[in-house]
Amino acid sequence: EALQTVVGSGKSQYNGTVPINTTLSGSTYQMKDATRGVGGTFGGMAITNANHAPESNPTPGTIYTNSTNTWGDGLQYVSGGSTTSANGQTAAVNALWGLMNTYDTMKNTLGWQSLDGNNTATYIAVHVDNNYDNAFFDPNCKCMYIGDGGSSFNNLGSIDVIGHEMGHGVIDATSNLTYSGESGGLNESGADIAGEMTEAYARAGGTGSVIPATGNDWVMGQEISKSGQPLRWMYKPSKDGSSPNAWSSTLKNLNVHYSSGPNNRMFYFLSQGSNASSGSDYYSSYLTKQPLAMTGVGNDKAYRIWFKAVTTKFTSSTNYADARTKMIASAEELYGVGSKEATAVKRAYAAINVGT
Ligand code: ASN
Ligand code: ZN
Repeated sequence: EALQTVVGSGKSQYNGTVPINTTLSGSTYQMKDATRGVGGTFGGMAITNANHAPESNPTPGTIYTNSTNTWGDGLQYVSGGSTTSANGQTAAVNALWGLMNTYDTMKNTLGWQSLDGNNTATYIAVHVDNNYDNAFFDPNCKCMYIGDGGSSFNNLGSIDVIGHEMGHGVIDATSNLTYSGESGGLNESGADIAGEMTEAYARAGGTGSVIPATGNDWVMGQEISKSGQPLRWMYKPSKDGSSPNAWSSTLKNLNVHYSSGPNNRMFYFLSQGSNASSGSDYYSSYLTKQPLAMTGVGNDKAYRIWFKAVTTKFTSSTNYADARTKMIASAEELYGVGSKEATAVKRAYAAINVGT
């Protein structure tokens, strides 16, 4: 049977009605985008229904199919309901929209295709476990699992969370930063950076070769939160009550979702600058040169510098000091020795107590 790529309509939970690439096989529509990524387990970027397979032993289940090319109802999945009904399909719409946007962000701005850079297709399985308040990249399948949410979150398929998990996939395929100690914090931060840059690109319409200077919210998981509080604050990580704002010798002992904080703040400063006049959340007292401020280089350059470093220079054991050295090298290669971009990298790391 000939397969044909067609554009369907999905009711997403966080982004309204969105156009999604699906595949027509005979008279059945499959939730598979064969224009982004080739090969892989399903022959294209696929969204599957894990149908409550346990998080401890996850299985993807099968690709979502439908008799029409209209998917989902935009509403939160009701626990105990049907994972195949329009209600259940919404999780799949969220996942595919996040995947399409993450893929396009990396391909259109950085020229990086899929998770491995070789355009190998991956998949996202939704409805993993029950009332599951998490989402994760699985290094075994090089795929992702997304929960429906429980006490803390609604469905975890917001653009920044999907971008985060795909960010883990890129790191897994490249530097493979060990997921503990300082390298684990850098791995987590790299995933948050991918999530926020995807958010900036998607919110501006998802086209063009440049990440917009503004538009992302610099917090992770705002949309999925039931409390109204995000999961993490990149511009001031300590707002979560657990993450430090700056590097110290004990940082390596923290959970990776907290030791990520200083590098997240570094990236915020690198992009947006540290500005004392904007209030205490937006400057670093470690920047002792007047006026406790540095100039940012914008999202696009900041992401190019980070992405080059994390995919081609970092190793599995890179720590914060090594990251600084390699980020400077990355900025110098991209923008020149002595460039304002290289200087901004030094200032951004100085702002989190790494180097001067
Ligand atoms: N949501 C978590 C993360 O991606 C799950 C995990 O893999 N630790 O960081
Ligand atoms: Zn993560």
